[in-house]
Parts: sequence; structure tokens; C-alpha cells
Amino acid sequence: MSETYYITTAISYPNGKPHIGHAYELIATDAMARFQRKDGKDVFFLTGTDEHGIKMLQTARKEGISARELADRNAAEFQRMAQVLNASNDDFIRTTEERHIRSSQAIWKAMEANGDIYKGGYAGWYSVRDEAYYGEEETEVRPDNVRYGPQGTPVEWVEEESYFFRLSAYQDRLLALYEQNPGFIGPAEKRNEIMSFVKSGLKDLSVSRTTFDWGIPVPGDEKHVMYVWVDALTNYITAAGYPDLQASRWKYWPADAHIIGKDITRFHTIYWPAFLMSAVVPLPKRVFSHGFLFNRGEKMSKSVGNVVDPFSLVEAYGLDQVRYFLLREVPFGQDGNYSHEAIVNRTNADLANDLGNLAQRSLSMIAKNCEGRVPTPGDLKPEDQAILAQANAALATARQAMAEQATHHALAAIFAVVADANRYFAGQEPWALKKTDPARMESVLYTTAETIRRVAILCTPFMPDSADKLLDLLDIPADKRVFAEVGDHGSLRAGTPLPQPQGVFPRYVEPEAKQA
Ligand code: ME8
Repeated sequence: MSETYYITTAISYPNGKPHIGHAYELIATDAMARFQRKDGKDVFFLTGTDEHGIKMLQTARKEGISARELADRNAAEFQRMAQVLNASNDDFIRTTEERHIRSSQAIWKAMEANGDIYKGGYAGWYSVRDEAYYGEEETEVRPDNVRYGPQGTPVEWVEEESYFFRLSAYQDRLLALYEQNPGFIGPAEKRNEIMSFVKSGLKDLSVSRTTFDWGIPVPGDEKHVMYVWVDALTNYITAAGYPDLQASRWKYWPADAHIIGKDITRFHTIYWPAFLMSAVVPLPKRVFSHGFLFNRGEKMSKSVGNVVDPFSLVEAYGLDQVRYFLLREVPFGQDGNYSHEAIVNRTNADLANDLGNLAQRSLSMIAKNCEGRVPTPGDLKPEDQAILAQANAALATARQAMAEQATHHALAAIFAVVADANRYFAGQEPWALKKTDPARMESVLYTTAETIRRVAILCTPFMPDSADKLLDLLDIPADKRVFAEVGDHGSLRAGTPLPQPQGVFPRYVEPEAKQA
């Protein structure tokens, strides 16, 4: 039986349409899921929507519809986005589903049974936007006379009866967790930040609300609904079958990686492991916080309004171009910018010029000069062997990088092979060899096509459709498009007939230039 690998995105708030930040997270997580599948693992990849909480209720009220209608309408948009982005998620969870209500109530009862839930009164500075209470010292009154919380959102004084989770009791166990499992939080800077926050002391957490009812009822006290983050975080075990530990999917838990944005790191690295420890459920292996994407350095968000819609981005540049750009250009874990120029430069240079042209030129030569069949190589020279070995080494580098969610490093290693393969091809001048040494020409064309095969397999997690088109041109069967086939033993067989070559990566041309 193959090793399992469970990876998740955050679940998005469907109080608006999906934006580029959501697309970014989904694309990155999809590439990671696909990468592990290509490496032979039994992968479970989860995404979904976080449908409860006061924010949903407020937006719904503003629009004159019910929270459920709002959730239904926008959850459909998130599902459509997953399709348009070619996400390979195995499930899409909605927190309003019956299975999730059952699971959230079960984890609540488990935490209660462990003595970690008690009733009290709560008064504090509450941010509606963050759905979080903050200590007075975390807030500040700005010149506009409004008090703001640490995320820069307005806070108000709220008093209510509330259940509490004994988070303070978990401080030492959490610190031990971070100490003993340095990989639990990535990137490393985030780990340091969280450790010093936890060291500064944890307060018990208010985990129920009575001021509204759009949430999961607290078992045994139905005038309370659960604080949305208790319900939201639980999605990750719901999808694995919790509380049914005999469920066929329970084998996937604990998750190998939760991929989330930096603004929700505390929820995932402090609350979530504490809830799980309390409920006696194993902890996820890793939480990785990626950065925020900005449009030319400007912050995008639903409330700010300068949202760039992922659907139009894909329409303008092409899906695999957008996927490649986001995963290659921005170091995963850091904030990044994108702009029209950056997308066009990056994809024209790397995809159209480097990979696209190399494939087009070499495969056209094969079509013309080798009767459209895989050429027959003679003894390979050191320079031929070097480029093939570099492709094999890129797999090792990519594996290492993807284990740390460094998609940009993985792609850099793969595209370094492409750049060197172009130099190799230009340096060997197969068009000149055609007259002087046709046998050597065949070796060079073979080596180039074989390098493209390896690179294309390595590209499948990142640009699934385009990589498959390249592999179609090399007549590689579907079951051979896996990492185990990258090395020499999977090499192209001389004499195999190949289809007519076709361009795979069109150049982006400005619409004005097209008309002219
Ligand atoms: O936070 N760039 O939902 P959400 C990159 N429901 N990532 C971004 C981003 C940007 N500009 N804006 C948002 C929630 N994100 C909760 C999660 S998980 C149990 C509950 C990321 O719709 C954000 O950091 O506000 C988060 O990981 C994801 O998009 C969903 O954000």
C-alpha cells in the first residue's frame, strides 16, 4: 500500500467572490498535491468554504438575502474557480454540511469531556472583521478616534455569556511541540514569531457566541453557537471522517500539510493543535503560511475593492501561464507582487521562448529528418549525458524543495535544465550536423527530446495541461507520466512514431498588436 499524503488549503469565506489570493493558495496547494501523486503517494487534497460566523450574516443582511443563500451562491463560485484553475482536490467541504456539524459537535464534546470547556462571561475588544477578541494592549486608538486591533481592523467593546476553552493550560505543551518538531511551523520566521507569542502567555479563548445564531449549536446549550474558528478548523478532520475513526478516509489523518495565508497562522499553530490535544486527536505534521499577493504592491481585499478576479486573469494569460507565474515568480512564504508586465515577461521568456521553442525546434527537426520517429542515438557524449543527468538531479532538488513548500525553488531547478538544454541544442547545431554527421544529429535530437520528456514530467504538477500536451507529442502513455519514469530506464525508445509537432506555449501578444 502506498504512503498517504493529506494536504489542505484554508477554507475560504464565501461572503464574497473568490479573489486572486484564494486562487494563489489553491494553485500552490494543487501543485503540491499533484507533486506527491506523481511521486507515487496516495494523496487526499481538501479545499472548501467556511460558511458560518457573523461576517456572513452581516454581508447577507446588507444584500437582503439569508446567510444560507449567500453561502450557496458564493460556494458555487469557489467550486467553479477550483474547476477553472484545474485544481485536483479530492473533496470540497462546506462547513454547513451535516457531516461537519456532527464532527464539530463531537470535537466540542471531546474537549468538554477533557475538562477544557467552561462557562463564563466575556467582555472585551472584539473585531467583527477578524472575528476575534483582543487584549486592550493589542489595540490602539488612532487619530480618527476609532480603536483598532492588531490586524488593523476596528474593534468594539462586547459583553456576552460565553463558553471558554482552557487555552492557557496548553502553553507548555505547545512550546514543547514547536521545540520538538521544528518543522511544525513554516517558514522558519513564522515559527519564531509564534513561539515568542506563546511564550508571552496565553489567555483562555472565548469559544461560543449568543449574539447571533448563524453557526453550529453548542451541544447541550443551544442558545450558544460555536465561535466560527472552532467550527472552521475542524473541517480538516471532518473530511477525513471524524468522529468515525473507522471511516475509510481516517487513514489520511494527521494531515501532512495545512497550507494557509500568513494572517491566519495563529489560529492554525496555536488554537488548532491545542483543540486537538484536548480532544486527543493526533496533530497535523506541518502548517505552512504563505505570503500575500499584491497587485503592483497594493494590498487587495474584498473590502478594499481592487480585487482582480482570477477568472479574468486566466482568460487573459492562459491557465498554465498564471499557474507558472504565481509559483515561479513569488518565493512561496513571502509576499509578492504581480502585474501585467511581470506575467507577460515571465511566461514569454520561460514558457514560450525557452521550453516552447526548444520543443518546437527539436521536434520539428525530428519530424522532418527522422521520418517523424524517435531518433536512434549513437554512443552518448559527456555533454549529452550531462544534460540528461541534470534533469535527473532536478527531480531530487524539486523533491527536497516541495517537502518545504518551496515551489519557486522546484521550478527554478526544472527551468535551469530548460535553459541549459537550449544552450546545448544551440551549441551542438544539429541543423549543421544534418549534412556533416547525420548519426551525430540523431544523438543530439534524441538527447534533446529525452530531456524534454524528463522536464515535461517534472512540470506536470505545475502546468498539468501543457505538460500533458508535451508528453502527447512524445507519445508517452498516461501511466508513464510519473516521477519514477524520469530516469534513464524510462527513456524514449528509438523508432517510436511521433505525432505531428504543435506549439504548446503560445507567446502572449498585446491585443493592440494583434489587431495591427
Ligand atoms: O481566512 N494573498 O478565509 P479567507 C494571498 N475562512 N493569500 C490570501 C490573500 C492575498 N491577498 N487574501 C487572503 C479565512 N488570502 C478563513 C480560513 S481555515 C480553517 C479558515 C488567504 O477567505 C488567507 O490567508 O479570508 C487564507 O489562507 C485564504 O486566503 C482564505 O481566506
